[in-house]
Amino acid sequence: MAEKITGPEIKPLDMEKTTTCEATAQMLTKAEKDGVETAFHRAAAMKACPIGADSACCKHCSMGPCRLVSKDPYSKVGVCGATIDTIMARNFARMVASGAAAHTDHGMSMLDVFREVVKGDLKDYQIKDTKKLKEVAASIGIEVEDRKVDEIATDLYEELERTYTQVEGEIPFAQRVPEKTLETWRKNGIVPRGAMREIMELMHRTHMGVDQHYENITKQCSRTALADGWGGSMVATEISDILFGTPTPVAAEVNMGCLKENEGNIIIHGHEPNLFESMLASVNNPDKIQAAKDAGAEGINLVGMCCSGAEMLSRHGIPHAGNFMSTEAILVTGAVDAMGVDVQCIKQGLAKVAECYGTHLFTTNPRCKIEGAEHIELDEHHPSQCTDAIVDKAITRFKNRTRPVEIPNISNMGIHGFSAESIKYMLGGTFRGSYVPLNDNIINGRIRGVAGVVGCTNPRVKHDYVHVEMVKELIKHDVLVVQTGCSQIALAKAGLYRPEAAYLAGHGLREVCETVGMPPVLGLGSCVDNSRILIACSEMVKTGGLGDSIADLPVAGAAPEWMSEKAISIGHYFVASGVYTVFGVTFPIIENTKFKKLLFDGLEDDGLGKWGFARDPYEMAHLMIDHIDKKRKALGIDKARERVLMDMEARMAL
Ligand code: SF4
Ligand code: MSK
Repeated sequence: MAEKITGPEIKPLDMEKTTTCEATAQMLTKAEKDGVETAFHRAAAMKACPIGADSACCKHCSMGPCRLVSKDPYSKVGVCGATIDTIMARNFARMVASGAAAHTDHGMSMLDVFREVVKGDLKDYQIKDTKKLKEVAASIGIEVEDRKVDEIATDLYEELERTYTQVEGEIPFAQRVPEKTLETWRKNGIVPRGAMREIMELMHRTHMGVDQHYENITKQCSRTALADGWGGSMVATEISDILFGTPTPVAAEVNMGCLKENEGNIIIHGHEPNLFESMLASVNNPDKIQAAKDAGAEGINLVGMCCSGAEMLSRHGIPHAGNFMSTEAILVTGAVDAMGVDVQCIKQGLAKVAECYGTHLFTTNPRCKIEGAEHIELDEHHPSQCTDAIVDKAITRFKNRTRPVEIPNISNMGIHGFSAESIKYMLGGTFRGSYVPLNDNIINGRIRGVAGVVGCTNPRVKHDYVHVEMVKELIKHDVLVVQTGCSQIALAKAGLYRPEAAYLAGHGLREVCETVGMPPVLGLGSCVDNSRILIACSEMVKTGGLGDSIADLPVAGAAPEWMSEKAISIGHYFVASGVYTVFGVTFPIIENTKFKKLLFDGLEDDGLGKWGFARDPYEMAHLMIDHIDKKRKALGIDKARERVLMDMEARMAL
């Protein structure tokens, strides 16, 4: 048994209130017996700071920190005179800046790899998807007819570099935005230049004594968030597709049951696909497989977690062991021989849990080192030096396993690997792939609308529960759900990625799913792949019949268990793109303030989307459904839905 690592006894969690994921619950119970603490236990022991949760404090200079705690938020100001609206807007803006920086830096890394591949200096990666290369290049005006792949790729690199470095003008992917949406952005002065400039300006403006008007700060927030969604994130997704292949629907297994007791288990967790792709090559190296067999293992089992996992699940059908809140719990199985991480959403707490169970924890990216973890840097020029070393360490750990192994016997098969492209082909067929069938089904009312349900998991709410209940409520009301990241994994564990799950949908959506053979919930990959949802929205507008801008579409978004600053940036780029976006858990804002009114109403008056908030999954779902119905009415297609449902009823009666 592992030794206690926390000193005092660990107060057992009430599992009924902690998680709906049975595998995670089983491992948390084991962790308590083993004396091992996790983020769930720390969250239960440490109340969230109510002042910070309301965003009512400022520590932007040493005249403070200033806390504006009062019944009347306008009865106090900071030492410098900053009002509650300025303080909340600045705090919110810095969350957007940080989240956008994370995605754009990820995208920049992918572009670095792409540049080296195009120059011929990286041999371990290649351009796999030339069709996608041409489509992306053509979408931003690069000539593709009768040109060589490397010529197109060189031009594409040069154009996309502007996404980050350009100091004036509009980012290249602004050309993919529906015309009317782009017009609205221009009118509001929020078309992004380059991400570096937008993030830099936002950080400057939120410094003490600079921008002290919440409306002006919010404007730069929108511009920066759009530089993430239509810039950094979109480049990350598109370049990853070009290098590693665009996802197509694939059957794959999710949950902790995908660990194998008799094999060396390696988990990859984080966000950038290059580490995982190289690891895939290493575990398939015959020499490594033989080495594992020589050590008494039946093989090497590569499994993903969090968003690295969601991306590889989508692209290659690699099994996925669980989302963000299961990353410590899985180490409690004792079956993980090595965990390799790169960037984002990697809890520092992993190091202690890994130490407890003798798991090798490796950091691989120079941006992320963790005390107590071994660092083996991934150099894309020689990636196997890193990934082979991780495989070797995993094999050694397998051979010397001393801890008892307990793997929850739970796994869930489902169909993953959708993309903006595959939605087109799935509904339209290979020869007439288009968004016409989706738009038609929305117009005739079989599909009420589309909801993007995305984002993290968070120990401040019952793990997975809010995602699952909200999505069930949405599909029950004929809302087609598209997903990414940790939310996708929550629903996959709940069995909603099986086509048979269509029986949980309303009549109309069920009919569409059964005709096509698709699940009522479509997974699009990692959190950076939320850009696929933007492309899908853009396609819906361009296909016609659903208005002229993204703000006209009967769509809504949600992150019911969000926790990261990236989620705030994602939420705000959806809002700035025209989408009503509802968050759960908590919202960093005080009621009855001007800043709250701006985010939750005012932005919509400017032709953008708006924010919403609710904690209850059913309330969240109905806020979204009401919004979808409002948009249907404005489009004049609300009656169609009533008629179709009556026809269905009549047919059922017959
Ligand atoms: Fe206080 Fe103003 Fe300094 Fe913020 S910037 S800590 S509100 S004095
Ligand atoms: S990993 S940002 S917990 S989705 Fe992308 Fe999951 Fe949220 Fe991280």
